[in-house]
Amino acid sequence: MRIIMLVDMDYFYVACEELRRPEIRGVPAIVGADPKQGKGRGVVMTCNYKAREYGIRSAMPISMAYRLKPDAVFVSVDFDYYDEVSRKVMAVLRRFAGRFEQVSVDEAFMDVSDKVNSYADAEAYAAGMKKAVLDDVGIKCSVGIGPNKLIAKMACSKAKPDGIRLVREEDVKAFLSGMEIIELYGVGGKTAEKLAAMGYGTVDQLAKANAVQMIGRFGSFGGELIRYANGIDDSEVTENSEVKSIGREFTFEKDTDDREAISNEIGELSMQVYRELDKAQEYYKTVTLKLRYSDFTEHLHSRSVRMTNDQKTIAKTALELYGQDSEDGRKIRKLGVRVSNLVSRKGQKRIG
Ligand code: DCP
Ligand code: MG
Ligand code: MG
Repeated sequence: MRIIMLVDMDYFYVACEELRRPEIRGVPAIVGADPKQGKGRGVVMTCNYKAREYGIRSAMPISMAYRLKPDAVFVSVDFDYYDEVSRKVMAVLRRFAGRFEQVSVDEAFMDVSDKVNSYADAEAYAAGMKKAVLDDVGIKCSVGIGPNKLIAKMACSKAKPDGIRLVREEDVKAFLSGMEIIELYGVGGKTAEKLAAMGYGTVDQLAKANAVQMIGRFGSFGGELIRYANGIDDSEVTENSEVKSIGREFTFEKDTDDREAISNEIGELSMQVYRELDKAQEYYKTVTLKLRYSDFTEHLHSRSVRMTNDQKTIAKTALELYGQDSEDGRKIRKLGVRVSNLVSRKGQKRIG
């Protein structure tokens, strides 16, 4: 039996700001663009739950947030600081994981099958982990627990804020039943519209969808969606140890959704990473692609390959990961390609 957790920090960027500015605790606070008395451009990156009471949400125009709550505290973004807090959080979480996979700045999957004996155990284990993050870093998080990554992720959304939601294998069907299609992991606004036009408005309907029709419409993603609607996800929690890694990033001058331009840049970054790797005389086991969208959301995708120093595998894997991203039509601002789980070629020779 697998027991998988997804841990996600609550209102992360604002939670970070609260650490160094305790005076904003408990008052509506927003991290994002400068509102400029309601004339500002740009968006809300996130806001605390106090601000959410006024209808403010991530990715909303900052001008709208200002209209909803002009006397909220508006804080400008400081990515370096959030990365620093994120590293502390991840270090704490890692202590609790068997296998550990960070998927964005504020969330990670953990396979805890070897750490706990039962789902009941897992719940207590998650409570201990939440306490450790709060004691050591000072921020709150929510935990979803389930038999696979899909269910863990969806359970976490139901646990928010500051909660734990456990979905046992035998409760998966009941958990998904009655959900709107937009609540299903992997389904964004545009996909939901297309599915609605095909007559699939709920997860229950999608679970019984015609596979041939779905694959005809969406390719292999269509088949995946049906499996998701049935609570099926066999994907493993993949270690993306950042301890030793080589990466390169690129920011587009203008945000773009041009797949060819993006693919070319992924190829270029992969080549740069390869050169560095070759210089360092390292083998790699994991390739990670980072996509930062124009709304500043970030997706991290990792895949493990057979240990290699091969040049083509970096680009090939990164491009496949790009193909699997459910970006839902948003434009991309920044790309990153990274290889990790490095093993020294020199060391290899010594051993072999
Ligand atoms: N983020 C962003 N733009 C978005 C969504 C998120 O810049 N459209 C950033 C700010 C968030 C961080 O990523 O703090 C993590 O995103 P989450 O989706 O986990 O959202 P929060 O942690 O802010 O809130 P929640 O408590 O819902 O997880
Ligand atoms: Mg979060
Ligand atoms: Mg998150």
